[in-house]
Amino acid sequence: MKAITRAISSAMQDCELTHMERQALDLNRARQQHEAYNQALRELAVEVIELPEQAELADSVFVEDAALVFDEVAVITLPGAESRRQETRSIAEALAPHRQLLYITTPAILDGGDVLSIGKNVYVGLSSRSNSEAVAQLQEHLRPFGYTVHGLEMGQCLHLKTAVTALDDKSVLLNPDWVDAALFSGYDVVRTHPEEPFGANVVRVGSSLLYGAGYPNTLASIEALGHTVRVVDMSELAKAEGAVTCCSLLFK
Ligand code: CIR
Repeated sequence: MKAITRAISSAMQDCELTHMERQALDLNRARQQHEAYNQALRELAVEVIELPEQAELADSVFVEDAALVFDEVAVITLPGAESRRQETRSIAEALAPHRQLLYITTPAILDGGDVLSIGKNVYVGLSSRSNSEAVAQLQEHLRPFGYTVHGLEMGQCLHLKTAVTALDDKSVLLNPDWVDAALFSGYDVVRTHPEEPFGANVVRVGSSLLYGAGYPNTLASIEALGHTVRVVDMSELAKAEGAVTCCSLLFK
């Protein structure tokens, strides 16, 4: 398995914020956490392709938003935030050796953080960053490969994957305040602990899970189901409204 990640921008303090107050960000600490994240991926047998810093693009560490990578093809997004649109060019260059590239184009907007793929189902959160035109374009792009794309209404959080991610092909981890659990009635649903609203974001890395520190009750529920979970501290990146999924593009 491979992962594209990108070094933290020295302008990260100027990141986009939607549901969070701006807090002082310790760049050194953020960089240490990001390095530990890369290291955790390597220890899970992932080949990490680390792209150089793009200093002028404050949010560029969050590579997940710039592309979607499927087994057959990659889709370059059109990020919903104007300030993030320049991020896609270098991600397209990095993905070009690995996949045929398709593009989301205006009037569609799409952040990769709003896209949850489970098998051949692709769920797209209709957030402030992603719209129904993107759902239609994505369906056109992916139809030849047998995927079905579903647009989902969601609550007051940044991205769909803030609210729900997959633990495996049959089960999801979700915060029922931010996404209607009934939309995932075909899956076993594990709920975040009520005191851990941001605990729904987990990355599948092979048969392991990579998870942020700070959600001990939800972690215990996941582990009780038999999952192997590797925990990383993302607390400084969380001040920029980022979490574990956002910092990598994982593909075979
Ligand atoms: C933003 O608002 O775009 C960034 N500050 C955070 C993006 C986090 N990305 C993600 O969850 N996929």
